[in-house]
Amino acid sequence: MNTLTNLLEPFRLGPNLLPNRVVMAPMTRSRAVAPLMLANPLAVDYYGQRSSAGLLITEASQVSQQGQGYQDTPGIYSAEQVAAWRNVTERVHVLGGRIFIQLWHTGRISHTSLQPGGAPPVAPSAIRARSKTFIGGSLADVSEPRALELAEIRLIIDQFKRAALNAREAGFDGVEIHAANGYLLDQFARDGANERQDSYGGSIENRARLMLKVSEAVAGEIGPERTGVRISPVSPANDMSDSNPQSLFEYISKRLNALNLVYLHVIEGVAGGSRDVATFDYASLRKCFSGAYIANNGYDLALGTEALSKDAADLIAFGRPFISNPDLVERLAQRVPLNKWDTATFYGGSAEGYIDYPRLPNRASS
Ligand code: 8OZ
Repeated sequence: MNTLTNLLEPFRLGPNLLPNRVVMAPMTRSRAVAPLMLANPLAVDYYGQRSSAGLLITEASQVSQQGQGYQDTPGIYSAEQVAAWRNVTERVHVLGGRIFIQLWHTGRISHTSLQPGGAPPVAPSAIRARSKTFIGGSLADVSEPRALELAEIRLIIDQFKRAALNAREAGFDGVEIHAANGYLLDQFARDGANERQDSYGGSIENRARLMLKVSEAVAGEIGPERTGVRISPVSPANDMSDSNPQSLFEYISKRLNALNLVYLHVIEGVAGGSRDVATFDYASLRKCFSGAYIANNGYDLALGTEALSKDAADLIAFGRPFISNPDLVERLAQRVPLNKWDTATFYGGSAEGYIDYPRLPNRASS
């Protein structure tokens, strides 16, 4: 046995005892089965193969058809979708793992061709993002959105609530609310995308309101000990910006703390890119939240070990390394090289680049 890393220490996350600090980050893989937007049957193997993670977080899953922004992403709003996801949670549990589902509404990052009746996507304000989505097999500009009416906002909170109940019925151990990366809840929060004049726009309190109401509603249904939130305070992806992210996200973190949520999952820097994009004090953010802090973005064995030993995080979420290393935990433990990922098979397709990355040979005597 090689030297142990603190990534292999157990951690209590609400009712779930995680055997290690290694989290599989949520990652869109665009293999859901249309037209019902069911989790692909191969997702049973995909998540099952990765079940030695302390915690698995699924790819983002829309809470309604309106919440879909890309082709071939799974939903969690219909009975058929619940049944498809149940196959995944059962496999992960049989193999001894724990799995949360990430709930999203993409808001303005969508296209009329994905929307009910070909309608415009919805957003806090009618500001089109300079961003692309993936539809009909290719990249396309996102559509011009329309601003949500006040009365419609309650329906979106209900969609998240319903999705959380569905997640429980599908056997998930909890849910992660996707409030990062420029999707609906982040669009409300950051002032580059929100020009509302009502109780959901203007001040930090108002802009944070939707995210907080959704969090409160979800936690009220399935318990705060099974509810986490993901944020990306300074990531510019999907045309996002904010005039004062430190104040905004510290306020949000304090309020999420008051709701007793089980974790705060923070993308540090540009999602999937540089960690050093802007000055942001993550240690100060962390002080606002007493639940678990999951750090994400560009972590490897050395950086993850260092973050845990400095008490800068409780858990470390790994994204792309988990695509190409189903046994990432074992590889980190044994300090052996990781498989390289193939970006060509990240989105869409079938088994290739999904469930065929090699595991280490089993060294235990059989
Ligand atoms: C890559 C492609 C499509 C969606 C995110 C859910 O950025 C995503 C996503 C990533 O959070």
